[in-house]
Amino acid sequence: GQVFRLEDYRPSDYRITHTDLLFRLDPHATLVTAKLTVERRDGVAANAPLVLDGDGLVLESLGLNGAPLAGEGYTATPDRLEIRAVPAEKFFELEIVTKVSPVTNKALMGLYQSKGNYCTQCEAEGFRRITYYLDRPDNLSTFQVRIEARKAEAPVLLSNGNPVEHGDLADGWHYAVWHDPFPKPSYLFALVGGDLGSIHDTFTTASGRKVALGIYVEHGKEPLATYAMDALKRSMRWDEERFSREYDLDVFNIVAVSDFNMGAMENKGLNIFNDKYVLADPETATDVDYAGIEAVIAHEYFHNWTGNRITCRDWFQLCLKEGLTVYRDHEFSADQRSRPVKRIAEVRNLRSLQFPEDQGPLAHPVRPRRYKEINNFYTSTVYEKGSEVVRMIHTILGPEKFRAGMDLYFERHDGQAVTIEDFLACFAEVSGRDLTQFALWYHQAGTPRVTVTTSHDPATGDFEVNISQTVPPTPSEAVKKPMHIPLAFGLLGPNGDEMEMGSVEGAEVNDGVIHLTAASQTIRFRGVGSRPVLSLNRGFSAPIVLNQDLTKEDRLFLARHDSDLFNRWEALNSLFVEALIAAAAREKEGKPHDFDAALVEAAIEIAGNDGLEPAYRALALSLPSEADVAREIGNDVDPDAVRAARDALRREIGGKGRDAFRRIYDQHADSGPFSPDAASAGKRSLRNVLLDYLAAAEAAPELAALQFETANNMTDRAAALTVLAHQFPEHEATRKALAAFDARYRDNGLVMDKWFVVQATIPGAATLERVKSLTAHPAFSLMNPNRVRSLVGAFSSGNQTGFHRADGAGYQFLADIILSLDRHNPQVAARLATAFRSWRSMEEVRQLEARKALERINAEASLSRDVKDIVERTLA
Ligand code: HT7
Ligand code: ZN
Repeated sequence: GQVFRLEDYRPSDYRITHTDLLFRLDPHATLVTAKLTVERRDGVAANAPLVLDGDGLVLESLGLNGAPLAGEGYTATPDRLEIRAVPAEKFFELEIVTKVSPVTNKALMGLYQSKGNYCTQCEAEGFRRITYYLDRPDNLSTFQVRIEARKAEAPVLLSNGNPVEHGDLADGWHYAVWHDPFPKPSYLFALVGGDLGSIHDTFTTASGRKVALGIYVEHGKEPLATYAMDALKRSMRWDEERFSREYDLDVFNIVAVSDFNMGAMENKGLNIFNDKYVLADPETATDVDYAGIEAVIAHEYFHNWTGNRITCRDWFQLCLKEGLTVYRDHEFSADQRSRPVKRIAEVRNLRSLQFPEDQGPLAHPVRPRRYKEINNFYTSTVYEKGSEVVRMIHTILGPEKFRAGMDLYFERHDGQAVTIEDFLACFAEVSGRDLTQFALWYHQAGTPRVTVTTSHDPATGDFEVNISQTVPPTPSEAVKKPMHIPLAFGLLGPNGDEMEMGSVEGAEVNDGVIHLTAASQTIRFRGVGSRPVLSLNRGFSAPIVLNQDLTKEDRLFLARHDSDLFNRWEALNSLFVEALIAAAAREKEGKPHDFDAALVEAAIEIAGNDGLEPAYRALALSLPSEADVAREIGNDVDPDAVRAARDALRREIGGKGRDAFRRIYDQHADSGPFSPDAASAGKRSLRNVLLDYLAAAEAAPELAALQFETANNMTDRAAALTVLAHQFPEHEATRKALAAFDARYRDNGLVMDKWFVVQATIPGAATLERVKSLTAHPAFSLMNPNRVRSLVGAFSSGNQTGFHRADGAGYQFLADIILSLDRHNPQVAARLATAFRSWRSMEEVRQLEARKALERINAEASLSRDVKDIVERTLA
């Protein structure tokens, strides 16, 4: 297949400066008339052909400057339109009529139907499934869009920009015209036509302009959109306050659809959302759902400046908009909720998704240099590591210089399609710092490993810290250079207080940050009276794997005393990981467990520590997942041993903490009406973590069953169901609860997703048969990406013992699903295939089985480019 390379980037010979579109909506035969104002760039030969992108298009007619174009003047295939008869003038107008079939479009890219409503998805290369175009992000065009539809079928007609006019037509048809004055790339185009309910509100910008806000949902679901509307208004205010970014159009609309490949899409003035990230009420949504809605609404809204007003020159620059916008949505959520809790959740997520990607066959730089299929690069590395890189710029420059760099970026590049170099140049300029070495974070793949040893000389008061770094080899990058790693730190004295330090040598150290820039550095702190405990990489200031010579006692000390709440959590978490690795090894050898009493005691102590917010305590008590432990073990992993070790530690802590946990569980019971705010959610999360321990300690489902039956909200109901299903899968109480849930929510796909996830993630070999039979459940459909992710995705990426069954049956099941899904939705099929990415870290028998399944997929003759790309890289 074709490989796209960063170094091959060339500006196009022509630009489309204005795009006039007419849609006549029909399920099977929508006619699209595109009138394109085309400009030849200066210096381009008058006879240079104009080549436009297409993807499976049917051309109906073609005109140039108002006259039909003769056949010899062009060549049209479904995937390409080449116009050779280009006029001599600098500007000309091209008219293209294409015919598309929304109802049969199951790839959910381009124009398609979801529950009978027309909608579009154009990022990254979906616009070329609608009409022939310069479908590349550096072509910025204004758009005028006229939509015509049968009024009964689609009373609501929306597109980007501001509404211009609407009215009735003959034969029960009607129309609406939209104009978007902000030049944009085609990937930000959107259209919606359907029979939808809506809620409306207004937002007055800082400069006093009134913006009409609308959220469109399935009829009857309007009340479920009020939280999303509130989150939208909070996002708009936050971006004004934090970054002085105002909204720029008269309207901002959001449409929720049920069939959607990803989370949401930031189309200019018309965001289209997976309904999972819009709809919520206490009866159907968990606290995690509410937080997800808030984050995704903010993320898409923030793209208006970081992505839309300033966009990417080419798709290699994807992190320019995604990494930066994730950073912005993380900061927003941290401000709206609890900063340390948010940071811990981010790091857990980074470690469980991005670290394995960076350490496996699919590793790639935050800014990749080559791709075969761009859809496969909407990755955790581009998004989450991309965000961490922006966070490090903030750490290195400090808040004022960071803000000045952002201001310069917005001012200098508004209305442009730019690169990571352009972005970094703004920060270098305002700070006077050379960011050349720092830029390696964008260019070098792999998670840096940092090793730290310390020594203290009481006679001289010198505290020496030796820090070395290596970046492991990744596909097609064997040799790496040392990175600029900003390590936030503090020295803790014997009483737990922050120690004063005298002079420092051996590295740039300022504002509580050590700047590691060489492969190895020795830093000497002078005037340190007694041996300190070094709290390093505070707040997870750099996305690295840190190996530090801390004793168990040091870690327990940090877990109790560190003023940095992230590192307090980190210290306890690292002790859990260590204990689980040791326990898994003993398990394999058939030895009994011998968990450290001090560790168990520390966990119990945290549960009852009223000085810490409940959400934080809940995170501290959440044991590392089986996948976390497997990743730390690294190779020759036996998932059954890991699971047994984790179960044993849970039993041990639950058993020892039983009375205290029960008391705290009762104390934190919800009183009064449900509220999704962070404090209330935190209490629920603490209770639900404790419920898991209590059930393990009691080896009985009664408390969970009682909570399931009496819960007045989905958070508590789903948590209880999870405890029942995961700890007592065969128990009558579980069977009853699962059946009750099914009976109550069978018609609500989004809620049934939770039911699928709970069952798909039941540990153990038997779950595969359960998952297989659930594919026949009436609520399941291979056509709906949310259902596929909830059942098959959760099983393959969230069930270590089920998916990695030693007999390979889990792998073969996933291969069957991928092959079947690939026929209609390659994008989602390719994403499922990434579950194989850590196959080489398994023990030998499982490796052989995984290879067999991957090779079977790869042998399929009609495999999509999407799946082929993932499978080939995974096998390489
Ligand atoms: N920019 C969007 C990414 C995206 C996408 C969304 C829906 C369907 C297919 C898609 N391909 C790429 C979402 C975002 O990051 O905000
Ligand atoms: Zn995004």
